[in-house]
Amino acid sequence: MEGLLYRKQEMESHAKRAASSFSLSSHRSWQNVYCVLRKGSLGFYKDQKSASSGIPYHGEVPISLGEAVCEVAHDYKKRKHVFKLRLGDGKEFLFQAKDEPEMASWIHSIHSA
Ligand code: I3P
Repeated sequence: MEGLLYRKQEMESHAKRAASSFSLSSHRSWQNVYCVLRKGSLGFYKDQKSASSGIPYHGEVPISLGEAVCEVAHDYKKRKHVFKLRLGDGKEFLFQAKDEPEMASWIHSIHSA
């Protein structure tokens, strides 16, 4: 499965909140990323064209879904259709889909990836 999602990184590791704009790299803002789900990994690209050329978003290495937990972000109230992806290393991302079915479809596909 692949497509555009709005992404926010919440946690860099188990104990470390992602850096805000006050540090050099701002990771806490929402960004449009083109996501490509493959067996066991999720890669990020600027758009579909970059994805097909294999040029990652800001050089990001695809994340490994090995011990990932993916669920609806019930505790995040600011936006709708948001799901959470927590990785084995403690990194945590929020993703906003365009509607409820698209969100459900991503969660389902991530579970089966
Ligand atoms: C972040 C941006 C995010 C916001 C986040 C800010 O600032 O405004 O939208 O998350 O708040 O740090 P910047 O773009 O300057 O990095 P929300 O949309 O969830 O509020 P947070 O640090 O409280 O998560």
